[in-house]
Amino acid sequence: LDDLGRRVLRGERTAVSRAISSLENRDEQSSALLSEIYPHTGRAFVLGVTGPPGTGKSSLVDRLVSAYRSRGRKVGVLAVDPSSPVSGGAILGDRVRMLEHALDAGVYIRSMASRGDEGGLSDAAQNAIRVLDAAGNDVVIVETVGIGQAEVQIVKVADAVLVVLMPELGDEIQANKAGLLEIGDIFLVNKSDLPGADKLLYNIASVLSRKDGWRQKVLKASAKTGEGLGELLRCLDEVEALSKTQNEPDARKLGKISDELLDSVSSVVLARLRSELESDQEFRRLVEKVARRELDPDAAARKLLDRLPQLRWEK
Ligand SMILES: Nc1nc2c(ncn2[C@@H]2O[C@H](COP(=O)(O)OP(=O)(O)OP(=O)(O)O)[C@@H](O)[C@H]2O)c(=O)[nH]1
Ligand SMILES: [Mg+2]
Repeated sequence: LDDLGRRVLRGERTAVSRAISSLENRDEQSSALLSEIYPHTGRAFVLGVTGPPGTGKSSLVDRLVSAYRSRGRKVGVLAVDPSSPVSGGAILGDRVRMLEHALDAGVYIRSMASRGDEGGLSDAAQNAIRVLDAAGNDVVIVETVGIGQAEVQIVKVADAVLVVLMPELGDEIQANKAGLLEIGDIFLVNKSDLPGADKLLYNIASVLSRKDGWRQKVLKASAKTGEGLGELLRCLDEVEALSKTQNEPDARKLGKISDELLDSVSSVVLARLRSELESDQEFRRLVEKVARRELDPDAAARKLLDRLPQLRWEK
């Protein structure tokens, strides 16, 4: 059991696969496993890649993997498959090139089915990111299709969010509708080899603002021709560097962990308890403990439930 955790920490591929499955299925060893690996997470740069169906997310991820690998960085890729009718369920844009990456020991690729269950989806993905992080990947890329709240929520766990758009999708309203404008750190107009890229770039740029002290950026590129990818990488390096300068957990990070714990708890207790918890001192203390990696989120959630005398924790 704790052997699996140790093997994950050594970066063994088969252990990584088994650990992700264990946490996905919430089997009997999953809680102990999460407790073991959690203190070793928080080192990877977690990049969320989202956007409407077919904009070229997978093609870009493929390019990014190559770029990071050429710098000798270990990369984990998590593709959350919403069974998109657009690609007919194909998870990775260019299967041939991804296959090439799959043979590279420095790349780990995993796809994960969306269960149509919001909590389940983000939970499983979040834990898979943690496994990939603990296994020593320098960069973890999570691809989701930004069509609804469930998909968009996943990128909340990311250090940075890259929103991929393309010409011919209409204007910035497209991004706005799905709530993509608020979550993006970088907006990429992909398929710049097609007409209309500059117009979309301009439209997006005109509605962007400041987010957590970072000026949202908009760029254009082509995953097909490679145009603009250098600039995209420079921009990604910048957000990564920014995220790494924050040693002490900032308000955003604490907020994320706070959300996660609340979600775990509220699946068990009544929704009205939410407001009570938010003003609870002990709750704040636990959030900080998790942030300091003294405790994993599951264990913290159980501690919270123990404080509710009328309820009994049942796994
Ligand atoms: N012309 C052009 N086509 C591109 C470019 N990038 C991707 N494509 C094509 O767009 C289609 C969709 O690419 P994917 O990478 O699968 O897009 P995706 O966003 O991952 O798609 P889903 O995961 O299904 O939402 C494929 O046919 C790609 O070959 C580009 O820069 N220019
Ligand atoms: Mg894709």
